[in-house]
Amino acid sequence: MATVTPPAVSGPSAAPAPAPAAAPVETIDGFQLVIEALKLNGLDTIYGLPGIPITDLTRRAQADGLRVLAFRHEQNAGYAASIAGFLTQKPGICLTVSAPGFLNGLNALAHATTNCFPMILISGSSEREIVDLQQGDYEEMDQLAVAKPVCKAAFRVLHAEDIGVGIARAIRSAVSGRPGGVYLDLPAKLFAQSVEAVAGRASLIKVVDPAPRQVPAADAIRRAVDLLKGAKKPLIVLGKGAAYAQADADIKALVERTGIPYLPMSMAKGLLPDTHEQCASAARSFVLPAADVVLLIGARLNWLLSHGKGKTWGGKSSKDWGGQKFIQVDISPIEADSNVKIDAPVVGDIASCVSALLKEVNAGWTRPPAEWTGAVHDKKTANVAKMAETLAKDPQPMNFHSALNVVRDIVKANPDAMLVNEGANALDFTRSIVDMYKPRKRIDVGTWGIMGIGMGYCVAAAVETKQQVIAIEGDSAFGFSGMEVETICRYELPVCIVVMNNNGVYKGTDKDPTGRDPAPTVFVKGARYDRIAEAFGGVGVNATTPAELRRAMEEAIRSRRPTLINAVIDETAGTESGRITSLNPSAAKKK
Ligand SMILES: Cc1ncc(C[n+]2csc(CCOP(=O)(O)OP(=O)(O)O)c2C)c(N)n1
Ligand SMILES: [Mg+2]
Repeated sequence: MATVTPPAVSGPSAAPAPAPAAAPVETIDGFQLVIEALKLNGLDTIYGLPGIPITDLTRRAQADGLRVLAFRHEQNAGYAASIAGFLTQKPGICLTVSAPGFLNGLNALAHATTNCFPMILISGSSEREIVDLQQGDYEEMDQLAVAKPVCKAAFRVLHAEDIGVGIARAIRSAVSGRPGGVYLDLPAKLFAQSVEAVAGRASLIKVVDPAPRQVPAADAIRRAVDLLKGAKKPLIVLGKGAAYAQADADIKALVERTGIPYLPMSMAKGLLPDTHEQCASAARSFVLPAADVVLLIGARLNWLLSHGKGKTWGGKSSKDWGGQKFIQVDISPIEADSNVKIDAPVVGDIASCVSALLKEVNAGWTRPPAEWTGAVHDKKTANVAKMAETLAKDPQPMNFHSALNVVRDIVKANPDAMLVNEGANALDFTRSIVDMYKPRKRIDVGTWGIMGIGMGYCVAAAVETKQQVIAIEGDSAFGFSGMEVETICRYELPVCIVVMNNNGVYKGTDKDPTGRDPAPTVFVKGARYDRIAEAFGGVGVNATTPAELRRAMEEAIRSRRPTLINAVIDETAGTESGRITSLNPSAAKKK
């Protein structure tokens, strides 16, 4: 610990008595205050990438007992932090250098905000006086201004004595209400500032109740339950907000006590096992247009639910309302009516809202008409049988279905494993074929359908849950974060990556009509992604059959060693844009 000796005070007399030796005053610097503020609030893991001015912050944080995961690119560190926030309800911390490092992390910050994941991007920044006069400092950028439009809140700390307040504000902003991304700007000069240690430590804040419960109003609950009681064809939609809430037992009880069929959104899969008799996933295109009252729990009516209208919901044309009445449980009071009329908004945190709804669903409750639940059941059984037939085939070369049939078995045998998933076909087929059995095990491209979350999510999933991680990656998707295989190997994380290698984006068959270049959607044919793992001491396996894939995955899980399996998939097997072909302008025009 650095110490400074206070200047001797000179007395008025000509021959003063020798002053008693002043005790040195213990001081604390900005680096240490940041570290202690994080620790005080239970934030013990940093996902980042070192460099000026935060290199020593990473070193000293590690020396002080924090876990510091150093990445090869800040975007991946940022995605890791964002999903750590989703999994733990504590803000995930991403730490970057100034301008370019900050910008690399910004994508993940925007992603966290869009997906309602609590995250704090902490970036070092250059000298304010020079930045503001635009005098050309090293990595000069007004980062605070750049961050603001894509995050929930942004703060800058200029004085060491304000670090406690800065971090407290960042934590509250990230986790309270609707969670999101927060930017915290820490200029280089801050880290070297020293203050008196006792006062410095006293200025730190341990945040009390960072995400206060928001209890719904009794009349809102009554309105919602009355609407649900009158329904002939009710449906529950569970979103990733429901998964985030960690109110698993109450959500399961609400679904089971009401007897209403439910549809889990992608990251809500496993809140109840996908094999649950009330799960309507396999009858999605039947239940959405047919339902008369829909209870949305932590699910927004964005594009992923076709904005609550149009043909998906039984509307006559793409913009027409399908006639459903909606109950929407959401923490944000302005979410209701964002796309269609919400007849019964229930505003509050999901746990409090579900618990309040559950209290109303008591002895007098009648389950939905058997005509409805029977129809859903029949539709689902028929679709499941059709899928089983497809999965039983063993085509040469292997296709998405025969490969994912293996993954489906492996996940069933390892229900605690985390499943990371990105790609187009590799995403859509995995979502529909691979059943999930436990809450918050499936993490994927989220609200934006973003490519690049893969390896960052793998690192955070392994670090935060200590469980085996299985990543099902399109070959294009994998490319966005592939260098982090080194990170996974370096930290010896139990991650098994399966690259569904169909030689390209959607398919590997496109040709440049002029014959000059490869088509924009294709990659090197027969690429051996497995060799990337071998370069870093991990296990690489090339799998051309379901049997080889099964053996490799089983061995990866048994050994818990970093493993990359190159699963060779028929390059003609995919469809353009996977399941969202209709959003493709040329495809939409063709309709
Ligand atoms: C950051 C980002 N860039 C580009 C896209 C557009 N995009 C959607 S899916 C995809 C890749 C699909 O190919 P692949 O991962 O190989 O999956 P496949 O369909 O071949 O299984 C791309 C580039 C995106 N979603 N996100
Ligand atoms: Mg592909």
